[in-house]
Amino acid sequence: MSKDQLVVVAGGGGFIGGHLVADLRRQGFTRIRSVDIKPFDEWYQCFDDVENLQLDLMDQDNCHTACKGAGEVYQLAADMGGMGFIETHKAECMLSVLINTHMLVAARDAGIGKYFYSSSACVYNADKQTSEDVVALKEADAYPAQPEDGYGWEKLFSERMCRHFREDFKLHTRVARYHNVYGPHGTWEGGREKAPAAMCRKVIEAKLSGDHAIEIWGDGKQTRSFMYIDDCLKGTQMILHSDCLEPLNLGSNELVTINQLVDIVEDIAGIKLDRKYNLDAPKGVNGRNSDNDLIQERLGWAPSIRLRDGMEKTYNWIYDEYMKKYKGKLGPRAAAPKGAHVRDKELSVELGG
Ligand code: GKE
Repeated sequence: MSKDQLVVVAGGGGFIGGHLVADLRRQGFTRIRSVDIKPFDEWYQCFDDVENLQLDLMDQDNCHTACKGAGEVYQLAADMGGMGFIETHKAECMLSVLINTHMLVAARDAGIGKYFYSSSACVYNADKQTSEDVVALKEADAYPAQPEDGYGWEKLFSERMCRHFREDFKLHTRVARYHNVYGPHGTWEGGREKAPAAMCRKVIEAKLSGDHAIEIWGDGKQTRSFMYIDDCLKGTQMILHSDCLEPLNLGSNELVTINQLVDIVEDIAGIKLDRKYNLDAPKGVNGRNSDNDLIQERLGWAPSIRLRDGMEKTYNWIYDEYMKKYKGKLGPRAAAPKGAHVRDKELSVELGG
């Protein structure tokens, strides 16, 4: 792919899309089109030297506009979020099928060279995710089909559309199944946030408020793997340029309980909190992990960024965002120096507490 061919990132105003645009710029791509339904001031990352379009990609004409003249398209646009969103907005998540359908038609009609689609681990059969001590999911575990209600079914259906657009229309489609991607410049409050960002926010709130308690959804024993954004960006681009026709897992295989995730955030924040478990909150599956044998075999690479390392960067970014947004509304304890993730006792000494 020459660096002056047009690359389109649908969903470029979002978390992963914003990072992908930034990464393509860093690599020297000179013609990037970033498309998102959100107003520009809500984009996580927006660059003046990129063609930014605010378009609703559920509309077919807008998809044709988005794809016009493109060499490659990354289709990341979706109405989605963490369990707090997808468990209570099943119909809205399924409407993303309009985006996926219209984008594939537009890509075919525009004769684009390569088309990437971000699927999800939510396509996997729920019966294979009933134990915290989960066997890591292989790509074949999507069948017999029993994906996450709403969101997972749409993702699985759209995967198959990608396959048939390749078989019938010779569109070069490639699919990755993302496993819970996290990092800075993503959603950390408001209900769509996923567990890594949610835990960072809750620990920060507890630390700054002095109310040293944290609510955890479920019993904290449920397990997940969490993939840092830099691994996601590398894997996404490798998969698009690979000859791997079938969907590939793109996720970390570092399995942790949610309690262990909280341990990591507490250690970063230098605080220990009282844990309150909300068993009525959205929990999703009991266990999910990515089996990375196939991606390792096909690409000679797999995600490897350690959770502790990624969470430190994520925590620090969310802390700074939190202070920017709420500093005026916090008590004296919060007047810590910018980016000061000092341990609790140092913080109180700093502030004469
Ligand atoms: N979001 C959130 N917020 N999750 C929490 C919280 C909290 O405050 N406290 C505990 N959890 C638990 C959830 O109950 C769930 O068991 C686990 O953390 C992970 O929740 P999540 O990050 O919201 O989403 P899931 O991994 O269950 O599912 C997500 O998987 C992705 C693909 O791996 C989906 O929501 C999609 O974002 C996506 O398909």
